Order: sequence, then structure tokens, then C-alpha cells
Amino acid sequence: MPYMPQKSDKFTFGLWTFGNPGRDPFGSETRVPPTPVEGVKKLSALGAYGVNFHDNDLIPFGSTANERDAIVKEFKTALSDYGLVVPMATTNLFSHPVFKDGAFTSNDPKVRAYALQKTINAIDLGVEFGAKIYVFWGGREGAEVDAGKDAVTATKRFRDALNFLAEYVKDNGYDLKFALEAKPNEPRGDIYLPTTGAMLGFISTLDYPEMVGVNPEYAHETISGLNFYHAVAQAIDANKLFHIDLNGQKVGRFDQDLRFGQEDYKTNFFLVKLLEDKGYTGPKHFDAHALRTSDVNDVWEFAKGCMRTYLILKEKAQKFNSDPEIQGILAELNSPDAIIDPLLTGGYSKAAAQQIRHLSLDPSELANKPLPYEKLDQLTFEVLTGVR
Ligand code: GLT
Ligand code: MN
Ligand code: MN
Repeated sequence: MPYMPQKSDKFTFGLWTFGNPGRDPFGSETRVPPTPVEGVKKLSALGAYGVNFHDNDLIPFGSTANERDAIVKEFKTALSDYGLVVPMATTNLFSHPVFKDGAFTSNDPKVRAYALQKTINAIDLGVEFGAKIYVFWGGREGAEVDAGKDAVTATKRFRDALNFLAEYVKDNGYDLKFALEAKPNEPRGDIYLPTTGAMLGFISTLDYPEMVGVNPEYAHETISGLNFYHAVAQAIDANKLFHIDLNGQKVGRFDQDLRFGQEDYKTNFFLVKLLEDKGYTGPKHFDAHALRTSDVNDVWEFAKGCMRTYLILKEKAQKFNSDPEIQGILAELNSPDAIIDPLLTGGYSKAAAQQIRHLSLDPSELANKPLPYEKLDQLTFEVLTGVR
């Protein structure tokens, strides 16, 4: 069957994605979502590779040790029966009122200690399931009132927490890397380190930067009108794309977490092309949920749609890459120069500076080089819409 997902595609879903009950800030649940075990069964049939979870997606908040053990056992059995893995785990540091003014960045040292304690336990849980990536999404690490919290201090507290946890992972010999997920706002008015680029800068200030990468999410750059494709490109360039959250979002709206590819086909096309062309091999996680109007059957249509859209865009990327007219234009646009290219990539030397100083470059002539972007963009549209 065309566009049928394979395990090798590494498509994953969070328990909270198909488990979303259709609640929003203005209304209550609209459906009874599948349980984690039912989800594993269904996702496996649909061709997914794995499931991810927050500690409390699997083990409800306040469970006893015995309840925890029983849930872990049942879930492990389901995973092995249906052949799914848990590539990523994370901590819920946002739902409980204790985190209403932040977890790692709270002004209250006891709240910060509680966040650390909860994360240590959640890391143990994730590792027990074989997770290799641990995501940090600081949903509550922000403010509405900047008078109440010093933003430099907050950044330092976040750093202290990550350094502590990195040491914890090393001390226990865990094979686990961290992936930081940025979001500009929602649920806080403003969240610290709001973009993937901000996270990349922050990572270089950590004690073990090599252990830490990013988990960019399409909706999170898009919500504030930024170019997600560019954000992911920067992460790839920095060798920091450890994980990715794919979904859909309209610019300037509330946090929609729509089906992957639901909005802005072109950016999603270039995103998929980027991941495929650059050989990204990590999990492709659909951090999205079905519309509030969906019933449970439609939830699985949502899940199928995410994976199918990725595979369709991947096929379109192959078409784009093998289209002679498009490739001809790209070759023309990127035509190399045997003398100048080595000068630009070879690094600085006095001799190189001299050579560059003496190059005969006529800006008016250079400005005349044709840039047929109208044509190229129209061809892209035609590839995408199946006209080519
Ligand atoms: C929450 C958020 C996501 C994060 C998840 C990880 S939780 O659903 O909206 O973007 O990736 O904590
Ligand atoms: Mn996410
Ligand atoms: Mn989101």
C-alpha cells in the first residue's frame, strides 16, 4: 500500500497525543480517549515505531509504589506484544498547581527541589523503558509579571537544574541525552528561552553541552510567525537536532497542535525535504492531537494522517530533487567558482585577504545575474499539487 508507514520511518506519538480528551480552556472533554495500552495496540497496527510519555501520562499523579509497578508491568508487556519502543520520555512539570509559577525557575527553593525530585524519578522511569532522549519543555518556566522574577536568575536556575540532572545521568551510567524544547508563550504569557535558537545559545553555557540538543516543534516557532524550517536548519548545522515535534499551527493563533501538515504545506514540504536530504535519523514525533470535534475513530484518522502526510511530502521531495528543470535552475543558482570558492571556505590568511582585495568584482554586473525565484516557486507549487 502506498504511503504505509514502516517501523524504519521512526514515527512516534506521545501518550498525551492520541490520549487528548478534547478539553480546551473554554470547554470540557468531548471524548473518552484510548488508554495507553489500547493506544499501543492501535499505533502498532498503523505502522508507528514508538510511543513517548510524561511520567504522569503513564503513572497517574499520586499513584502508590505498587500501582506504579503494576502499570509498568502491563505497559511493558503491551510494548513487547505489539513491537513498539519508547524512544523519548519527559516530565510533567506543568499540570499540578505546585508548578503554577515555574518548576526549575520557581522563586521557591522547595518547588525547585520538588521539580528536581520529580524529574529524577521520571528519568528513572524513562530509562527503565529504554528511552534514549529526555525532553525538557519548560511550559511553566516563564512569567506574566516580570517584576516578580529576575530573568537572569531564572536562566541560571534552569542551568543549575540541567547541570545537576546531567550529572545524575552520568553518575548512574544511563545512555540518555537531553533535548530542550522552546516555546514562546502558552501556558505562560512569556516563556524563557522562547526559540530553538535561544536554546542553542543556552546549551553552550551548560556543563555538558555535548549531552544536550534541541527538540524543535513546528507549532512553537510558527505560533509567533517564525520560519520553522530555518530553526531546524540551524539545529542541524549545530549537530543538535536530537528529536523533533511535528504538527500543524496557524500563525498568531492559540496553541493548536494540529495534525502534521494541516497548515502551510510549503513550509512542511521544505521541512520534510530538509530532514530527508540531511539524513536526520532520530524519531519523528507527532506532538499533536485530533480536533476537539473528533470522536475516537477520527483520532485514529488523525494519527494515520500525520504519518501519511509525512510520507507524501517525502515523495514530493524526491520528485523535486529529481525534476530536471528544477535541478537545472538550482545548478545555475549555485554555480561554483573555481578560484573564489576556495578563498571563501579556506579560512583567513594574509595572502587570502590580499587575493580578495585584488579580485576584480563588478557589483553592477553581479547584480544582473538572473534569480528566477518566481519560476522556481511556481514549479515547487506544481510538484506539491501533483501537476508535475
Ligand atoms: C505538551 C507540550 C508539548 C511538549 C510536551 C513535552 S507536553 O503537550 O505542548 O509541546 O512537547 O513536555
Ligand atoms: Mn512539543
Ligand atoms: Mn505544542
